[in-house]
Amino acid sequence: TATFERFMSFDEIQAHVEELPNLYPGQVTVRELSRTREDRPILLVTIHSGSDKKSPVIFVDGGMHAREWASPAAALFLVGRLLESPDLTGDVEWRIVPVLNPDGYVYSWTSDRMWRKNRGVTRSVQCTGVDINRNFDYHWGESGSSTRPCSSIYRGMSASSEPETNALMTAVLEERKRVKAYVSLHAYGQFVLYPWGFRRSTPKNSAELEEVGKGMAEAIRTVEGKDFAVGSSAKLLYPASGGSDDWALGVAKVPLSYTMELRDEGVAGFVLPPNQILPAANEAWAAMKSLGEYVAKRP
Ligand code: 0X9
Ligand code: ZN
Repeated sequence: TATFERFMSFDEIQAHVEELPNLYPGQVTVRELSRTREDRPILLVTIHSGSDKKSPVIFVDGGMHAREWASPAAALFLVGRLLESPDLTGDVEWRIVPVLNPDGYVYSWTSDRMWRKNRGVTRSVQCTGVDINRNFDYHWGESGSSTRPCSSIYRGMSASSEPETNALMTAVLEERKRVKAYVSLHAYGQFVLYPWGFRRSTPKNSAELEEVGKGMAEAIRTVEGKDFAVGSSAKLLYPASGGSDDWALGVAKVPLSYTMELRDEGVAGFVLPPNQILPAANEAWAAMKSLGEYVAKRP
């Protein structure tokens, strides 16, 4: 069983996820997308909709950045809520990767709490790890990413060089036509961000992205009154290329593509106190419900 009173280790998360099909037979499927450099599984949780194979898909990932511990917790909480209230999810199929970067997550528990990247080898002997959110193959290697393996925003030797990047790409592309929304859960800063990240212009469907994003922020406000700013990530945050959200919209053509920066605003930052895990997760859940309702009705 999952707990949100403290952060769960990767082993606990894996054990919990692998139990789900026994606990909710027929409702959920768990599949290994790939294995990491340190041979850990990247697990995909599919929560089936009430109806047929044609239902729209919402794809969510957590734990892309190792130190952002609120993110896998929120992803796991989302899985739990969806399974406990299937009527709320209606005709949407949810595909969720709770921990996209297990090696990094474990490293942030055992060796360096502030680790961000994966644990992939680089051309440098001293420095390990690629920033998965600089490794995606859409305007890869442009703004806000580094060529230096020792940088925390190292983009990798080439686009999609990393197993985590490929796992996500494969999982989205295999349901490409059905995936209507993609959300990458990160921390911190309290933002609902949409493309583009690589440059300060916005995509053709930015009006819809803005409107749906504002709906998500409004839903978050009903939880504990927290304000999440909504906007394009290059303008609101900083330009950074090779992000999964840009790839999802630009390459996979997923119309509604977001990065959410969960709690807080920077007081605790990455080291969120355990008593804020549940509020942070509830905010993510509120935003996902709002998105789900929109996607279910979208023509
Ligand atoms: O810089 C990032 O990768 C994200 N922020 S974080 O503090 N969690 O590292 C923001 C990514 C926004 N999207 C793109 N730049 N494409
Ligand atoms: Zn992040």
